[in-house]
Amino acid sequence: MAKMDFSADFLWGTATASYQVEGAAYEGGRGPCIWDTFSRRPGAVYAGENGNVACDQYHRYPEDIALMAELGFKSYRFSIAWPRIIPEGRGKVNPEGIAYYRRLCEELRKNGIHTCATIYHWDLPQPLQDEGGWTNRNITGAFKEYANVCYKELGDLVDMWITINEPFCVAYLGYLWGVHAPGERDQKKAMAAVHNVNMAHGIAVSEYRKTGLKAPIGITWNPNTPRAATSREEDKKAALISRAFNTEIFIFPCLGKGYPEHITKNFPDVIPLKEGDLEIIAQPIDFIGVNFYTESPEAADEKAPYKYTSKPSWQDTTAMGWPITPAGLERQLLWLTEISKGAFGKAEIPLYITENGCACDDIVTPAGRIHDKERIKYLQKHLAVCADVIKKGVPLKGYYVWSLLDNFEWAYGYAKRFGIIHVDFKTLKRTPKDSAYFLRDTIAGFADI
Ligand code: IFM
Repeated sequence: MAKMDFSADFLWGTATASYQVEGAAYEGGRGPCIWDTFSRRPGAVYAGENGNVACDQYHRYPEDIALMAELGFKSYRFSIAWPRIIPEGRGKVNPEGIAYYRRLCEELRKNGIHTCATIYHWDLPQPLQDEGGWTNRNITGAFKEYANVCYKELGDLVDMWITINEPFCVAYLGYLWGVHAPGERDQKKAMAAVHNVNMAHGIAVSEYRKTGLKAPIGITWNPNTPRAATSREEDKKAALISRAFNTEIFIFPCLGKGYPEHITKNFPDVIPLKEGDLEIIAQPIDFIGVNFYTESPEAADEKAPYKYTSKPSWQDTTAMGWPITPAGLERQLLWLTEISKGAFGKAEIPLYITENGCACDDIVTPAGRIHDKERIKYLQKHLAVCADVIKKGVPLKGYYVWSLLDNFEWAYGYAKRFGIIHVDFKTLKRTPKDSAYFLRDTIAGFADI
C-alpha cells in the first residue's frame, strides 16, 4: 500500500469565501454587493436562493474554528468582504467590519491556526458595479484604497495574503457568460475586466510592499490547462488557444511575460492596454495559489468565436457534472512549475493548492452520519498526485480543501454541497462528514492510499 508522504511543514488548510459562508448580509454595517443584487434577478440563482444567512459564520465562527482545530487543520483561507470594510466601495471605512475580521483572526490564532486572507472573492460593492465594476479602469483606484485598509487594519494578524480569487471567473463568468454577478454578456467588457483585474492585482502587490509587512502575498488562479482531444495538429493548436484565452491571459502578464502571443498577434485590440500597464501588473509575488477541480479535452471548431470548443469526457463526474481528472492536476502543476521558473529572478515560485474538492449528493444516515465515500476517493486521488509531483520537483507547499462547510455555491444556491462538514441549512447544525475524518488522519500522517 502506498503511503502519502508530506513534509511536517506542509500547510494543510480548509477554504471558504465571505459571501458563501458569512451571512449577516444586513448586519454590522455591511453595504450591498453585486451578489445581493444578482440573486434577486429571477432565474439567476437556483431556487432564488442568496447569501443572506448562508452558514452564518459571522456569528458561528468560534464553532467553525473549534472544528478545524479538532480535525488538525493548520490554516484557514477565508475572504474579506469588501462591502463590510468599505460599504460604498470607496471612502468611509466601517469599524464593525474591521472588528469582525480581527475577532476571526484572533480566534484562529488562539487555536493555533494560521490565517490566509483573500482580499477579493467576488463580493464587489454594488456602488462600484453601478460605475461599470471591473469593466471600468477606475476600479483599480478603489481596489488600491481597499487593499491598503486591509493591510493597515489586519496586517498584524494575517499570515498569508491572496489578492484576488480566480480572475477567470471574475471576468468571464461575470461579464462574458453572465452566469455570475453582475450577469453581463459582452465580449469587449469581459476583456476590459481581464485587464483591470490583472492591474488591480499588480497595484495591490506594489502597495503591499510599501507597508513593510512581511507575510507572503500571492494570487489564486484557476488555470484551465486543457488537453487536446486528439493528436490531430488542429486539435493540439485548439488546446493551446484555449489555454491562452482561459489561463495565460491572466498568468503571463502577472509573471512578467506580457499577454500571450496568440492573443497579441491574432487579436491585437482585445486588451485595452496602456503604456506602462505591463510593468504595473508584473509585481514579484511570493507564491502562486492554484484552484483545481477538472480538466477538459479541446478540439478545433471553425464556428466558435476563438475557434476551439470543449469535447465530451468519459470519466466519472462529480455532482457538478465535472469529470474527475487527477491526471489533469499533475499536468497542470508540472506546467505551472515550468512556466513560473525564473520569474522575478527567482529559481522557483512556491505553489499552494488553494482549492480542491468536489460536490457530492451527500446523504445523512438515520444515525446522523455522512459517509461521503465518493468525496474521499476524489481527495485521495488528487492528494496522491500532490505527493507524487513533489517528488518530481514541483514546489508544492500546501493544500486547502474546498470547502470547510457546505455553503452558497453561487448560481447553484445551496443545491451543491462541497463541504467536508455538512450544514443543515434549516438549523445550521454542523456535522463532520467521513471526508473530514479522512483528512484528519491524512494530516496526522496515517492515511494510506
Ligand atoms: O465555490 C467555488 C469557489 O467560490 C471558487 N472556486 C470554485 C468553487 C466551486 O465551484
